[in-house]
Amino acid sequence: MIRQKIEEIVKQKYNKGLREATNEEIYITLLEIVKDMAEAAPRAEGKKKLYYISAEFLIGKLLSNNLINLGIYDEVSAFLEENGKSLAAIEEIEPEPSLGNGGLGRLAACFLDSIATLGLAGDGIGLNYHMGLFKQLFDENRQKEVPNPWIDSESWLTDAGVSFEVPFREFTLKSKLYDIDVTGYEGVTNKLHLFDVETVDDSIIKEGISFDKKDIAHNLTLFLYPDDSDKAGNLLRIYQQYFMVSNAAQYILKECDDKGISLRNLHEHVAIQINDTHPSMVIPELIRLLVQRKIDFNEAVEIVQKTCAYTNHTILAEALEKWPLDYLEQVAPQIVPIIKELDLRVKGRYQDERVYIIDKDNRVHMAHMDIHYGYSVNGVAHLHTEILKNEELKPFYDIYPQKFNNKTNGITFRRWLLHCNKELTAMLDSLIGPDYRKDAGKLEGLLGYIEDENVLRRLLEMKHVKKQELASYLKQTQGIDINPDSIYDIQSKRLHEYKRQQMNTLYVIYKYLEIKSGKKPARPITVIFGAKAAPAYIIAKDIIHLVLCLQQLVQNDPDVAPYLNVVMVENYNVTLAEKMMPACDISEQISLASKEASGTGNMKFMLNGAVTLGTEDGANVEIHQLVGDENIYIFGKSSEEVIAHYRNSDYRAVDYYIEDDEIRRLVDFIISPQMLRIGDPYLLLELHAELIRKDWFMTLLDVKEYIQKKEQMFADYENRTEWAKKMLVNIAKAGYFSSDRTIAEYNRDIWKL
Ligand code: CRA
Repeated sequence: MIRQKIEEIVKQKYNKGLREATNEEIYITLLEIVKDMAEAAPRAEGKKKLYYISAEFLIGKLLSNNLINLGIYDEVSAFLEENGKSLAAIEEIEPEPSLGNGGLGRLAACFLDSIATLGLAGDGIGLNYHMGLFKQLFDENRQKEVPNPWIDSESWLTDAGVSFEVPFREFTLKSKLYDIDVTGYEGVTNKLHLFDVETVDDSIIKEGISFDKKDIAHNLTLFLYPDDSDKAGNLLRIYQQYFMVSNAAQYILKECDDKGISLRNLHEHVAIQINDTHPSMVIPELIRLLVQRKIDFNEAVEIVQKTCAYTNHTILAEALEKWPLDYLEQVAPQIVPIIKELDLRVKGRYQDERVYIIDKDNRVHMAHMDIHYGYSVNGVAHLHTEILKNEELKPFYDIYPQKFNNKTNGITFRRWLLHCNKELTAMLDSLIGPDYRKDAGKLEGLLGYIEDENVLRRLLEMKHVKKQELASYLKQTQGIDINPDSIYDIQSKRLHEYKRQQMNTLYVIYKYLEIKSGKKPARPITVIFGAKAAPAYIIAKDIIHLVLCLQQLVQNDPDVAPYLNVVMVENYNVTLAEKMMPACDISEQISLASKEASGTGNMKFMLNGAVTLGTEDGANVEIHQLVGDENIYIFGKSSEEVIAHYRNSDYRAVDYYIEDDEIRRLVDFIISPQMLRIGDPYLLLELHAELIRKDWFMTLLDVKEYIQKKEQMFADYENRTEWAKKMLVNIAKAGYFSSDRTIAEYNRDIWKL
């Protein structure tokens, strides 16, 4: 049936047979078919509906995911092959919607998949950025940013025919809603609602990704998270956020009206999840709209409080939004009196200024508003939630212990196993049957094969195939050479000092010097990085510069190149992640303990049979508990020790530098003559000084133990059977990290749909 359909549409649209059609034409054909099928799939039923509001939905390419979820992937792929076409090549045509920065946005996308898979009524609400996260180019060993458009004339968006007026201080903007169907795995179809303004104009983009930040009518949804290092950038962000939540609130109320729901009972029919603080203004906005509809202010507050729940994703101060009251006044003055009133009520009840919404500098703490005026606060991994309760948000936990709960993050296995690793999927199907696809806990069945040499051998073969695939993909797309017979050691995630890519580079320097002195590793090692740095984050860009300089140094040194390779892939995104996760041997999860709220890359690598090298941070702690000491490599100071260092302000990087010859040797290599010849001396000196004088994220605290553990890992890798057992345990225990489990818990404890 599907075969016929493909042929029909190609014929009708292009007057061609399938064999004659181009990949582009076939892509558009499949897009149309998938959209029709998604539209025809069943809708979720139930009295209550979830609205997941998020500034980011890092959905990635959708074609394969949809084909899998609709159950037609294999048939389409086979049919195309019979006609001399390759689905993989057609996938390459699709532009990636990079509507997110990293973990938070990708999590939102995984959640939508799981909500629909579990048959729950839940839609996403966000913004239709015309340009996703910038495209990263490397030029003279530096990151350059260029715009990353993703909306072609044929895309996943459909015009929903819905529009609202959003009042700002200076003008009113009319919104236009686009929807993307979200079809679960053998599940229902929900929607991702992306609001836009019709006046947005790409032509205001100047060189790189710069544009007039004050031209709101033309730029509001032009870019995902514009640079917010200056006032205009901050104001634009507030414009975006208010536009998003006002549309969200109006949309939710409209759906309630359509269903004849009395707004007094809103919480019985609606749950709103506030994904980090970016959508927090939905609280005053919803109160405003309820009051406009003649609901008494007190009651409106109560209704909203029973409807909204908040997820915290970070304890990093710079990511906890605190908007100056006068900025809010400039953008959306109508919600300011509401925020002030909410704050007055808090101040009337509590003496502790740490829980105020508006602080003495007149800044509005968005998270504080969420906690007081929502019914649930959750962290995203066990350790993170404990830190929220006992440190960061302790004064709030003391007031509202019942609101706090943990929801350890998860990933959708449809994308991060079924789609990205067909070889492992087939192997699992044949060994334990297909039930794990919907019930991830069943992966534990694999443990029964831990002594089966045949299975262990197949696992190693699977890994080798994926390593070869990554090698040829990188060769084809980026001209990069990597050796599939080397160990792939991968760190891929946003570039941030707390994630400590710089510590990994110190290992590279260590290994380089070892090899130079004649100590060759048992097997070649390839250290792979994938990371974008925020355009205004100078030190992060310096670290990219360092990695790229090391890459050049190592690759051009004939003494070293046969044994060590360093590679930073250009433009790391979801599409590349799908190729890198399955190819990885060693998964680098080396954040400073307490700083990585959860991490989700760690879960993707594990599920695909990589072994983790990590600190006791975020979800690593839970991975450790699940797989046991034998199957993970843990190092570094604990979160308690780290938190104590911060509390006592007693970490001094310079002491480590002065007192430890080995550390000094590695750090000084950054400004060695050979490095200064390759790189920009100014940038390398800047980074060198930063590491010694500041090192906010304590690289030098853990670097020696890190090097030791990594060496141990490379040694253990040589016992291939024992290593394969570690892989097997990691895969078998990854079931806990299915986002289906996470979503079932959100629903059980928070949404109650
Ligand atoms: N950067 C955390 O740092 C976490 C994701 C998703 C982050 C990650 O450890 O896995 O959220 N936090 O929960 C964040 O974006 C604003 O805070 C992230 O993606």
